[in-house]
Amino acid sequence: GESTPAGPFVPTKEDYQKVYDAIAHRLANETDYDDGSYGPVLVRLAWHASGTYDKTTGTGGSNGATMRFAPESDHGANAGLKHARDFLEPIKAQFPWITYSDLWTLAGAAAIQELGGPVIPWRPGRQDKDVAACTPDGRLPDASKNQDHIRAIFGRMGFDDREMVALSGAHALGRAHTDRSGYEGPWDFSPTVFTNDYFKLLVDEKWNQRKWNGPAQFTDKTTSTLMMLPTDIALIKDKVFRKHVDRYAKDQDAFFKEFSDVYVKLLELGVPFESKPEDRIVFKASE
Ligand code: DDH
Repeated sequence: GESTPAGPFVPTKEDYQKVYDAIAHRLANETDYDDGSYGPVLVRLAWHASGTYDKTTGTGGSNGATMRFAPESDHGANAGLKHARDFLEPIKAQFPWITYSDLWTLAGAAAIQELGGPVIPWRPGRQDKDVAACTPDGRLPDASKNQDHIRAIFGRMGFDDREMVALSGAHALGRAHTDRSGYEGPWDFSPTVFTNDYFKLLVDEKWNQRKWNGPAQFTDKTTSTLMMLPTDIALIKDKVFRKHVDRYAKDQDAFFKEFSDVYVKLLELGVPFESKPEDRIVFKASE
């Protein structure tokens, strides 16, 4: 008999939760990487996809996933993020209806939650763009610089001082790699668990310039195994930034709450949503 042709597939919240679950499952299984998790590099992929946003021109941001293409994939700041993009290819193959730009941001939110961080409410609506939409090099922060640079880069995205400090707390996760950025080491002792340790260590440790052949970075006096970038140290040198560092070091609930709000904002910069903020999906984390 006659059958009604199927309309375009319209994913529901449950469909996006399935994508979340597949990412969480893959994170739990693929532990033979770095410190045992792809989570940190997924968080960084979502950030570098989003942090190209320029509020004046409305260009850049997560809408487009233009890091799939050179020249953006070859920008120095994006070195190593191929690991994150490749990790997500089987997920894209399993859920071909999701755009790369939605997938990369959803994966960042999922990684924060799966690594013990706050809930990151997320909503779909990004479209992939072609190579012509690649952003120019130099929109992401340069770790060798100071507080003026941090304010210039994050101010261009539309963030204030408090939000800049909260976002920096993502350095609780992961590490620097000599073959990617030239820097080396983790910021804390649990680089696969989302905590406020980054702020605690900034405040409690004494940070000395590391004596080595690499770029200028700092190391902790107690163990000489941890690392801070010059831009991390700028957060305790600058009086206004320091106020928030101290606050987050003392109060992890405040950090989790304010980090969640600002990471949600980051992932949505420049995205022309048809949905409303209250339509965001709160994903259920795995057990
Ligand atoms: Fe970062 N970051 N980041 N970062 N970042 C590096 C690693 C990671 C800067 C430089 C570096 C944010 C802000 C800044 C993460 C998340 C976020 C590395 C080392 C450098 C260098 C890369 C490598 O060698 O593999 C600078 C400069 C800033 C700045 O604010 C001025 C923000 C806002 C976030 C975020 O997610 C909100 C994460 C996670 C990593 C660890 C990646 C990994 O592979 O591990």
